[in-house]
Amino acid sequence: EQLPVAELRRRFASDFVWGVATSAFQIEGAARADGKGPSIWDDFCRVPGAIADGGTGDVACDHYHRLESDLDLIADLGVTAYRFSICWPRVQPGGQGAYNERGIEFYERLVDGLLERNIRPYATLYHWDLPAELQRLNGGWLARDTAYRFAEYAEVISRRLGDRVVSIATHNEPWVSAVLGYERGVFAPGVKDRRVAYQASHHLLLSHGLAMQAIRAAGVRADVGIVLNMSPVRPATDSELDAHHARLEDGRLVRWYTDAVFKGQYPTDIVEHLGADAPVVQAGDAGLIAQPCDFVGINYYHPTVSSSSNPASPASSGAAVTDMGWEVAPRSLCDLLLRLKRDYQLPPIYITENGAAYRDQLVDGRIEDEQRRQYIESHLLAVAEAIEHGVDVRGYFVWSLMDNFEWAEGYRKRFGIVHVDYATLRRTLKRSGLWYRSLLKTATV
Ligand code: GBH
Repeated sequence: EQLPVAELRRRFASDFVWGVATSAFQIEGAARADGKGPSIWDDFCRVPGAIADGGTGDVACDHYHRLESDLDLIADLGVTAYRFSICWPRVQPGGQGAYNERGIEFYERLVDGLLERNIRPYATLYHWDLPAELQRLNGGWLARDTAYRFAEYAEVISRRLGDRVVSIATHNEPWVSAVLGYERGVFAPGVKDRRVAYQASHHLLLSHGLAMQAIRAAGVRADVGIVLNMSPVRPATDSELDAHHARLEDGRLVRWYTDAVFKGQYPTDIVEHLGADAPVVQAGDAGLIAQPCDFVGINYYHPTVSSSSNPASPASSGAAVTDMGWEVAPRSLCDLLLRLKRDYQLPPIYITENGAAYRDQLVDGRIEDEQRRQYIESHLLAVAEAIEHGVDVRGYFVWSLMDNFEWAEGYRKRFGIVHVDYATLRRTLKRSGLWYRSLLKTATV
């Protein structure tokens, strides 16, 4: 059953930030337009078998060429904020050296277009699309030098956009970049080597710290922080062995990042567990990584269930799952937020991503996605509960504004509250989008 939108809305402060989120590679297309350089995802899409449906980012949602109408679409939802990412090789094709003015101008048009429509721009500097040239030259995030290249790019963007965007996140989900990119090899750059993944993660975190410094030095007005993917990890059974696996998985997935950024040290149990695979860390790195953030973004989708046979399953058996096979567990989001409050002194929190893939049904020209609507509603209730318990959550962004390129799954999985017909690229608001709009447009008081 559906809660009256006014009732749900009343559980949030009047200045709560309501948004939708996207990322550059997943929606922009225009892979070679206006001087853009290739990214590691452009290359990865060409590896046979890497993408389930053989899709690429060449066209995606063609957002790059449909900016004005997409801005109107975003405004029509009634959101107060829009989270997007900047494609590094679009603004600096080789990842070092010359910048591409036409690429930067695209993001200026995006930001100005949002501001004209009274929507606050939340920018992310890195949502996985590293300039391919940096991969080719020195192995991408395996090279310490890439962290310094990233900080320079961060500074240039900050000088150009830092007075107009309200928020700059350095990275989106460094766990994904390091583990899926360098350990499991299911994401770009497709490296499968446990021994190097933590070195990559260290360089990603170091780049966050160096970028924080560079962005602050640029004198931005925006809040600056990082976006982390999180999942509360629970043991599959009450056996001591499963509890052990759950502790380790929590360490790899959550504490590795939160301890580094907010406590200034890697968790010692994980460093010990890694042994010879622990990253090489230079003196001073820990302090660099742990600079004060103005906010932390949390992306939450599903809980993680740990056992000796599967240390990181996205669902317990028999649970309701989305089209990704991820367990629907709103309570876990509340638990996660309460746990973070207990264990860390965090800056204000934004839920920078939350949402679900489902197969939408077309009924009389309307797109029915009641499951997605329910997913969003139940997770908002979980956020409200956490806030009522004193967690400082300032905003919520639905993933995603529209169906888009879902990485290794290609275009087969749909996360949008707006449907995209890939044959015509027509956008149509789904039932969940209509509902989100009614929630956002509900008069409060
Ligand atoms: C986000 O990451 C991304 O930021 C966004 O680009 C993407 O489109 C969106 O999610 C939807 O996928 O290996 O089966 O155990 C998601 C973070 C963390 C979710 C790891 C899946 C592991 C699932 N992901 N989690 S599994």
